[in-house]
Amino acid sequence: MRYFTNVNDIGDLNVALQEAFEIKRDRYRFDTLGKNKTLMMVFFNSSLRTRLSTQKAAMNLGMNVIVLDVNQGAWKLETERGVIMDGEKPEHLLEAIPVMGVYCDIIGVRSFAGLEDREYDYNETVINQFIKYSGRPVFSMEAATRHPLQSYADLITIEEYKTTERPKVVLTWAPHPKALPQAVPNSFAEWMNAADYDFVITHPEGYELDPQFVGKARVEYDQRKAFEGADFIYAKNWSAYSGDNYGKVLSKDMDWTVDSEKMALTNQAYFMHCLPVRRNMIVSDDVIESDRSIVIPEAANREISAQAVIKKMLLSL
Ligand code: AN0
Ligand code: CP
Repeated sequence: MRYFTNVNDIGDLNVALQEAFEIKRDRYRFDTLGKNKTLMMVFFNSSLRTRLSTQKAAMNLGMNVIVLDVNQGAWKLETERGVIMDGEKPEHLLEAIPVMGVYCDIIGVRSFAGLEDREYDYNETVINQFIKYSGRPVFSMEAATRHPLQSYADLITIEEYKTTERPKVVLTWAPHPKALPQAVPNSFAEWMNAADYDFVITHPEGYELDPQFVGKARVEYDQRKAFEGADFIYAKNWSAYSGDNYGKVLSKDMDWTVDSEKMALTNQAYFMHCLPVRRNMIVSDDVIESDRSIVIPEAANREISAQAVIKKMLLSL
């Protein structure tokens, strides 16, 4: 595997799941595969889970790891070509990327959507530059439009907890004080559609996602109706995608918070969230603390999805 930015890069999902479960059975089985190989993780944005789980995954494979936080200690990077660089940014990504490439064998990149220019974001301008100029295999640690390591971990988690072949999975928007990217919901939708679950998306009007990600999912504007009979509730906030509202917060309606009254409408659904989560905005304390909350096992599976991807990249070096 040379690149991992979306669901298609992983190939057959059943095979990907078997590989994940194999890693889970013995995560140290290939602990010399990465000997003298270096992973570089480049962060343009904050992270807790991604940095820890991905570093752990690389260490399980015997790799060395370098972490670069671009906004802490590195030169500020210009990302757009053609800019006269007389401002705050002393270095251009077009030099920085090939330089990073010479010090490592595989690169992971976190670069969120800026939420100002939809075309720039949805063209995946930053991670595509890494793919083009680094000369190395590149994987996404959440790029502008997708968070595939998260979605892969989410799929593993659902497969572990489901009790029917084709569970009802509901992605629900929930309120948040700040504008967040659509990457997590886009990516989750892409993987759920590929897995062919009974998949429903619920959100207030105006929060429609890009149709290429919604695909064959059912969209339901009545959150309570969407929750009926659900086996999994996957909560997430996102900002608007549509037209002039791109990147805007249109609603902070606390009636969309996931609470125990709404969870009671479900088929004893498990509660999922990628984390970090704002309690009592996205989800009430009692729901996230309940025995149906699987946010911690979900986070644990981040190590597994990262290891599956890095292993595939090591094997193709
Ligand atoms: C980010 C987001 O919504 O994309 C990262 C989630 C994994 N969340 C925040 O910035 C709070
Ligand atoms: N879920 C997730 O990607 O978390 P971090 O932003 O902490 O890495």
